[in-house]
Amino acid sequence: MALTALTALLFVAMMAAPAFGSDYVVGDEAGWKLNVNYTAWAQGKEFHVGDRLIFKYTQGSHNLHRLSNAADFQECRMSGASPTGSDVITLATPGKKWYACGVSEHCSKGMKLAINVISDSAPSPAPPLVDSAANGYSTLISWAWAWVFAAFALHKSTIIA
Ligand SMILES: *[C@@H]1O[C@H](CO)[C@@H](O)[C@H](O)[C@H]1NC(C)=O
Ligand SMILES: [Cu+2]
Repeated sequence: MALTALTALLFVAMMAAPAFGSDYVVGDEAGWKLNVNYTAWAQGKEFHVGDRLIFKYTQGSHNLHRLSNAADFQECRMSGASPTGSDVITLATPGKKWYACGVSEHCSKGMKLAINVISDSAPSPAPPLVDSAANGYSTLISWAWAWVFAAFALHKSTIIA
């Protein structure tokens, strides 16, 4: 029946929605290295939950750490930093994020990046699937929305008929 098809279509569209997060190659063509102003790079960009940061660099020459606060970032204190384990970072939560290279004095030479991640808290039909724990809940929400839309569509077609 058409309604079932519509519901299925809406469901598929909503589940696919998180794929529309933007990818940012940090430093653009320059990548992740020395002598790039990452403050300037980040300026004017809006980072949202679900977007991805892609760090491109020569393994062995550089690395990537996430710092835990603004003071550590300012002072390039790597003690409170943890290796990210991946060079593709999915921005899973809103708020400030700090990244730096942990190789010798690279951080104090400016190889560091601070960004602010904005949450899309508007009543979006598809909350980004950021971690597996949230998946069950998100699926539930998606289904709920699908049924709301389906019910609305049915109601509308009833009026037209
Ligand atoms: C990097 O860019 C920012 C913003 O444009 C600027 O304020 C800062 O002075 C620059 N830093 C360096 C080391 O050039
Ligand atoms: Cu480095």
